[in-house]
Amino acid sequence: MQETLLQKGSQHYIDLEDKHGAHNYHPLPVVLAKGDGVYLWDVEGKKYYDFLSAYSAVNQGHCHPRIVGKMKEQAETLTLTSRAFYNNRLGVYEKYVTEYFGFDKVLPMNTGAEAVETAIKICRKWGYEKKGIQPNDAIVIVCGQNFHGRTTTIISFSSDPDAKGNFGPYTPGFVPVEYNNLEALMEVLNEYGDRVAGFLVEPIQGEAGVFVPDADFIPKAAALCKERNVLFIADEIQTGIARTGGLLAVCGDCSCQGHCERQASFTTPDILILGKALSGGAYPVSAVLANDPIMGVIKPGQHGSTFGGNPVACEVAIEALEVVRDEKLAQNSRKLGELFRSKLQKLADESDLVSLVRGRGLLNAIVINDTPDSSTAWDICVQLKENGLLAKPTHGNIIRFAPPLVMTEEQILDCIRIIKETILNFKK
Ligand code: IF1
Repeated sequence: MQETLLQKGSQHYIDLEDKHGAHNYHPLPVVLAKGDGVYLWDVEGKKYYDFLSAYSAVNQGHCHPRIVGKMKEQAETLTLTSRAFYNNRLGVYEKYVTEYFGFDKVLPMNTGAEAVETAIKICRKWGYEKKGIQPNDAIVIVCGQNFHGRTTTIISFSSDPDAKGNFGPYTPGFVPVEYNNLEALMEVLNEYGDRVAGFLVEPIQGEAGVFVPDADFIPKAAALCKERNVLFIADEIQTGIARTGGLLAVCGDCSCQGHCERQASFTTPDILILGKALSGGAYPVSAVLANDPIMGVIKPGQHGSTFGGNPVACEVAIEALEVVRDEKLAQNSRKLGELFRSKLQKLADESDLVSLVRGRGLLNAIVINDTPDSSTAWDICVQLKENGLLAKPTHGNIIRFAPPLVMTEEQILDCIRIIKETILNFKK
């Protein structure tokens, strides 16, 4: 029976998910039906500012006409060939995306976790075949409080009991170090010596609560890796594609739209992992980029995916990256991020409820002055929803704020007003 959206209220859809879907999420009680740019509408027609951007997948704004247009055009032409045959879109995309980010090769995948798994496989294989690590002896160093996805191998090196608990036995070969701690990294590199194949790191830890490391952590960690012949693997799935005020978070303090002529602030990873906004949130597209000496370890039949690099993904990703460049989203993210943090800092100074504001570009968070197991951050997000802004707590008492990067100054000032009024009028 074909039901129109308007005939059924929110509770109807919530009940359907509760009855028929796995309970692997605890969503905010809102049922969305339409998105356009920075706005979302629920089934009752209420309008919201989106301040999560599907965890930074919708950097270009909901249903961007150029991206949706390309997706429709390719979907009516050729959606999938598999890699058993060539097609006329993949090579064009591979040339475009490798030149855009400055690497020799790309291995196209679909989800972020798949791309992280792919990067781990490439790193290990490089370790055995190029660095001479003994078979099955490779170590990949990871950071505490990391989030890299939810496959069995990836959660094997998670420090989050919810993400890891009761999913064993776990994949060996990963050693954690404290994030933003160069000493600790040096110690593990010394302890494991030539067994270390790679260091996998988020340039800013998103899920952990938007932890921005010291300015020299990423560049110096990369230099340490270079010195020890260890691959520096940057997971930019959430921080990349202009989210943090540069094309990539490893761009440091530069908001250029591409490779920086000021090489000083640009740390070039050995392996770059992208996802989420690589498609503008229109389609699952992820990618692993590396230069020939590293990507060359992968030979035919050694890795792949049915949908990896499919024609629709290629067309969507090219257009999504064109939009980032044409609409100068890195510059906008940097400019509005600075405005957002300065206004929120003033709020933190006058409210006992907000203890800290942190972030870079338009990936920001506030720390609520209550225990992580309190419901305060959640209750504030429910109130924000009532006031027309959608955000969600991460790790109990931290609220992440990540609007689409197409937001205007007028819109973000309106959002700041909503956040300020909600916080200042909040009653526990
Ligand atoms: C969920 C978190 C964010 C990621 C980084 C890899 C992946 C992600 C840095 C995997 C995915 C998503 C997953 C989603 C919620 C969201 C999330 F809360 F889980 F941690 F953004 F912070 N690397 N992050 O952030 O990419 O396989 O999902 O495409 O699983 O709840 P994916």
